[in-house]
Amino acid sequence: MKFEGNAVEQKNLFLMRFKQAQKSADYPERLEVPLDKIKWDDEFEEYDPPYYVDRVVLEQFEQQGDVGWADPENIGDCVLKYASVYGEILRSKQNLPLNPFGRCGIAGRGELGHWGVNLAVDPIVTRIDRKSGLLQMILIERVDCGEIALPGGMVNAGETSTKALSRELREETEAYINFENATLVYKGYVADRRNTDNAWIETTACHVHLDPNFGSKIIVKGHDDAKRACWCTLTPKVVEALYASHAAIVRAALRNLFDSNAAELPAEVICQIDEILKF
Ligand code: RP5
Repeated sequence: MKFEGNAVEQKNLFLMRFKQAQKSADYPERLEVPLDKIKWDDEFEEYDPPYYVDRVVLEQFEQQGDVGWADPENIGDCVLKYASVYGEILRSKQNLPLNPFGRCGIAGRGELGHWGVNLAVDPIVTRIDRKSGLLQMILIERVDCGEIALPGGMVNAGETSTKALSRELREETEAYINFENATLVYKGYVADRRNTDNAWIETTACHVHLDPNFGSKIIVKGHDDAKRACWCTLTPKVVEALYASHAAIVRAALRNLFDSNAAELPAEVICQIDEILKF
């Protein structure tokens, strides 16, 4: 496995190490994992984290079976739904899939439906605001934790990432954007508070930069998992405070936008991007 060289993944490692205590409200406390014992091949014989699977996950499988979003609790009855971008998924002695970023201090699936990879998408939509001349992005306030985030969500069974990007954006903001020609910004692990040793989120983040005219016609409104949605003017502080790994993902999108469009971007936007990237 190679994590170096990818800014989002370096940030993921940072978040895992220094924000290990982050967890969903209903989770038990995470067992503290010393920095030198995070990787699975680091010796840690006494490692015995609490096991947690949310009631909603168990009920989902009981009620919906294979057509729902949750796997059976018995790993023996389950084929892993998704491959990981990090290659072969290691297994524990109990045959449970092991998080490629190492020990999280909690076992089981927590609030995640699938053993192993839980596949998400993150739509990134930007425009230059006609009034202020500054770069704006569609962001939401998450209902579950109140944090500001990209309007992302889980991929449905059998759905392509491209379809899921448009669907999630529409469900959470009521805006429709076609992602067929979007720029792929990032594909990989998200340092999400719901991750466990045996279930984690991997996302596909794609970016569409709208021209100012079209962009001004896209009205957004919070819906579903989003308490609020807005066109938010990007500042270093707004970006830094984003949910999970979204700050690093947004920075990667902005670097890309700058590298491919520098000649067409107004000077104020170039300054804005520069401030955010060096924060
Ligand atoms: C994050 O959680 C992903 O990056 C994505 O934004 C989101 C998916 O989970 P839900 O919004 O469906 O809860 O890790």
